Amino acid sequence: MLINEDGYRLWLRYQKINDDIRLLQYRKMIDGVTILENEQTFDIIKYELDLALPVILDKQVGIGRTGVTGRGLVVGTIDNLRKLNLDIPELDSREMGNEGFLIRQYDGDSNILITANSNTALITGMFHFLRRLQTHHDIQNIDILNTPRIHRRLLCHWDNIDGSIERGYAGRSLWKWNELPNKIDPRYRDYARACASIGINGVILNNVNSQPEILSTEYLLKIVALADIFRSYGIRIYLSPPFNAPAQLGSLRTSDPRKPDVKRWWKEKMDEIYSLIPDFGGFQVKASSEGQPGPHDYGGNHHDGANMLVEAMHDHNGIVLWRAFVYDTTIDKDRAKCAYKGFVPLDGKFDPGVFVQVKNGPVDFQPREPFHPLFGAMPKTPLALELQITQEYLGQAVHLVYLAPMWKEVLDADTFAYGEGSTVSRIVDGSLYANTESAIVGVSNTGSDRNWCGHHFAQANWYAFGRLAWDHYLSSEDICEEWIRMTWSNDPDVVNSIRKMMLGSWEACVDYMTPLGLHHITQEGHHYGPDPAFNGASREDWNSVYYHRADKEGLGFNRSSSGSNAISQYFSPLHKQFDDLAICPEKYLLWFHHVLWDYRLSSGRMLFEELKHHYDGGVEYVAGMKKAWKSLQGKIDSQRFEHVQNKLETQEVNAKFWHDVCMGYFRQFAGDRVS
Ligand code: GCW
Repeated sequence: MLINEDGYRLWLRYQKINDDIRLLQYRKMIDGVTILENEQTFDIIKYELDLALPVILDKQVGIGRTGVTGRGLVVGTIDNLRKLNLDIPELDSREMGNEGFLIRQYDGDSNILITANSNTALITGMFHFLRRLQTHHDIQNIDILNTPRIHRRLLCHWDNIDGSIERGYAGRSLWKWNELPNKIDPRYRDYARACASIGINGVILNNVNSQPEILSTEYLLKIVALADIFRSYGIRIYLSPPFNAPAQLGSLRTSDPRKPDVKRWWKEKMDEIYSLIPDFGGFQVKASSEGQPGPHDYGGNHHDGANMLVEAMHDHNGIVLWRAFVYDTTIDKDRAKCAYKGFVPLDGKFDPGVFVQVKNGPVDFQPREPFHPLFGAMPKTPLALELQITQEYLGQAVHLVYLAPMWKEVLDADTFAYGEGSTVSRIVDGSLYANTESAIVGVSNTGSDRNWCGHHFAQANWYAFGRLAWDHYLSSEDICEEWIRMTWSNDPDVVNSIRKMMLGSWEACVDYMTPLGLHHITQEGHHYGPDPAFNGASREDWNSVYYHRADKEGLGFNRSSSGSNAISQYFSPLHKQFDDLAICPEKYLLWFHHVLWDYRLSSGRMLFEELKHHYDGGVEYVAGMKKAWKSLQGKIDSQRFEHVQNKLETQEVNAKFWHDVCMGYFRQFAGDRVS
């Protein structure tokens, strides 16, 4: 009988090793632990190892500061090691930089060393080592030098100060503003542990649709309490301010970024923030977008706003993440083209310290989008990639959808900006332009639900975001397997079944929601179910019919050169490929083309039949996941088993509903071309 679990421990759910050979090896090699560290890091490392090792090894393990004796694990910074004459090569130390770590066997086969240049990197290294144990890796001759590819790896919370979460599906906000700063919820530390374990080093606390109070002294003092906890885990705080804070919170008559008193107000606010939180990371700003205030309200442009803010932080090295999610359709009637047209002319006008933050696709976190054409089009501006972990358009906390394959599709996409190999990931990590700073932001899916994310499997997306932010060359398969082993079990049956379920789950979701490049046909407002007929929004580009354009002739948005010409925003050879119906990848067909109903796809099927094939396939896949899950009964504790089973049942009903609504709706247009 397996003990019931509620999912609170996430992937830090330390378990006894049930593989005898591994257990023997681990026990032999980890006889005790010596932590050579200062107070704060010592406590954190000891806390985690105390939690993990006695359970994993199923024996008492001495963990302390005492000298290096016997066989065991030694954890200490390079500086500490030097004092003990346990020197490691200068080259390794340099290569590790500030955030990397080294795990290496030394002194014959008797000791393992975890080392790093900084205290917080040591914590990352320790979590990595624990991951190796949790996933039953061989640690004999272990030699891992690991560094992150992207500097700022941030989780962004769309949390409002009233405790609600925009697009949050897992309860209320984790930040209890009414209790802070006096009462500290133990969950803050567990959140920080989870983030640190996957290398996240920054947290944007509040919603991009922001309220000015977040910058008030009262709230800053509350934030200090969070910053103190997060700092010890290597996590810095960022905020999303409203652009009109000087008028809203201060008593200025304007928030015009070019006015000296506005500049002064921000400068003073930044000085206040940094006096309280010396390692404050910076601001993320949604401006002149979806009704939010911005420089355009005062006749300015994005760079006027962003540069003014970064200037106010100049003395403190803070950054500004200026969002490109701006779609003023007076710029272009095709919403997908607006951000590019608005931002490309500003390339070169942003000051150092400003990132333009770009969503993965040009519309809005749809189940699948081609990559955003801004990637590669602003070589003089560092671009941060924004991904959505919370499943706004992908079944929220009900559908099991593993998102790493979607993110990999974007990261690996070749923009051809500088010829072949100019991938989105190389633009984001800065290696294509030799940028010195890089950033990636994931819109969080956490909340106050006991299991953090609403769905046990949604935890995998939080996990995968962190792992890919650390190293976007990791494969979704490997990340998936790590997560399963730590979260569910190392039993090969469990690992294989769940792996299979997860790896196809995103493509299946695309199939039963928006196959072949369809997009934005969800119900208005909450974006959960299908509503392809929707045509009643206050803006044309918030209607489903704006996006799918179904008519008697065909289906899809003509963004080719005979239509909105959005394809022109992509580099050669992509724009030709996207422009030409015959060679456009079928996954983006209806994104770029209005395709005739009697058009035959590569399968030989006509459009409607092909759509049906995808919708049917999506539904079948969910039925398959349900079956696969059922086969694991008895191998998963019943509490988590039933929770997931219920969700899968609803997902199946939902997938059928998507199928029926969309097929029924498109059938009216396809007419007699439907068999
Ligand atoms: O995805 C859309 C959401 C909005 C969100 C907006 C944005 C925070 O529907 O809820 O607002 O994008 O990214 O700013």
